[in-house]
Amino acid sequence: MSDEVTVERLARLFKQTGEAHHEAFLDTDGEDPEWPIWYAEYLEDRLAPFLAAPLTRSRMVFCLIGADDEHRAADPDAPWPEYYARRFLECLGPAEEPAKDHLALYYFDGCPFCVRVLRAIDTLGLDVELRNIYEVPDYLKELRQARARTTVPVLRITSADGEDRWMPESADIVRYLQASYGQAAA
Ligand SMILES: N[C@@H](CCC(=O)N[C@@H](CS)C(=O)NCC(=O)O)C(=O)O
Repeated sequence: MSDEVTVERLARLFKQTGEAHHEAFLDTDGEDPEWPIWYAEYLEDRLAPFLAAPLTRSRMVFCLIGADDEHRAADPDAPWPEYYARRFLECLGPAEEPAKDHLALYYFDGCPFCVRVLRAIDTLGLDVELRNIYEVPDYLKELRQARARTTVPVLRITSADGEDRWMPESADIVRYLQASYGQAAA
């Protein structure tokens, strides 16, 4: 989700929250000195899709009060839901990136199937560790141990928890890289 789409969706959520709050406090025409607490309760589950990790109500109250104070002081004429959305995202800090896989390509110079994969890596601008099996004997050993053969190219995909997947076949590797890291995947 791009930043602007997130801001837009969050702004919609704040607008909806404001309307629900007004509805709940019709008697006082929306006046409620404890509004940040009411908002935090209302938002608790609804905010989950925007967050990398659960947020405590007290942290939400803190961010809401900050957003309100700044809106009044800096730009009271700006539409408040969008202002809150931007301020709120700043207050939460950047969403945690999911842990990335480590990619290593077993290859050797002069192998045409390897060139096909190397070109895709270059085009996609990927950070892939290159393991030349004829330059480093350990790489050849690792490959043989894992696959019982030494045909290359082979992409080794190691997840954050250390689990390995060995992917042979240049066409499959290119397809995988494009699908996982190409523009369409962004
Ligand atoms: N179909 C495979 C062919 C791979 C292939 O033939 N690799 C050659 C080098 S270009 C190789 O490793 N040959 C030695 C071997 O199989 O042990 C692919 O597209 O990746």
